[in-house]
Amino acid sequence: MKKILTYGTFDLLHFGHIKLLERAKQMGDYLVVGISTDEFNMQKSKQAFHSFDHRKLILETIRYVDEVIPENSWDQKIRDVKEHNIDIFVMGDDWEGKFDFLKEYCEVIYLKRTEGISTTQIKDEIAGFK
Ligand code: C2G
Repeated sequence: MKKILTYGTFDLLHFGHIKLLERAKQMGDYLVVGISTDEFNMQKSKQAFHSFDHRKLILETIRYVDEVIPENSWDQKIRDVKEHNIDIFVMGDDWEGKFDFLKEYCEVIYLKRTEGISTTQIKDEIAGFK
């Protein structure tokens, strides 16, 4: 069984997230997603609209996602790759090169980011509706 791993906040889920998860799953048989905790989001200077529990609940309903684990820190990836026997680590290419240190443990693939959508854009456009 080929196992895939990716991480993210996945707030205000949109088609860019879904297309990433779909392509990641297509690379193997089992997709593990590390979802950023609210505390870790603060380290990423991100304030998610939905809480960790709600973002996790939503992610677990997606047909491409087989397992969701918490992402608490920048430095858990090597351990996660080992503990989950990961074959391929996948991230959007806005992270190109940032996780190449994982190449020692698994394949690392950066997928093209979906243009024209982002959680920030959604927030800004909704704010503009007032
Ligand atoms: N993504 C995408 N296209 C978009 C928006 C996001 O392909 N239009 C991808 C991102 O590249 C990322 C994933 O969807 O691979 C999740 O995006 P975010 O929730 O914004 O995740 P991020 O805050 O980048 O967290 O340790 C890694 C971090 O936790 C990544």
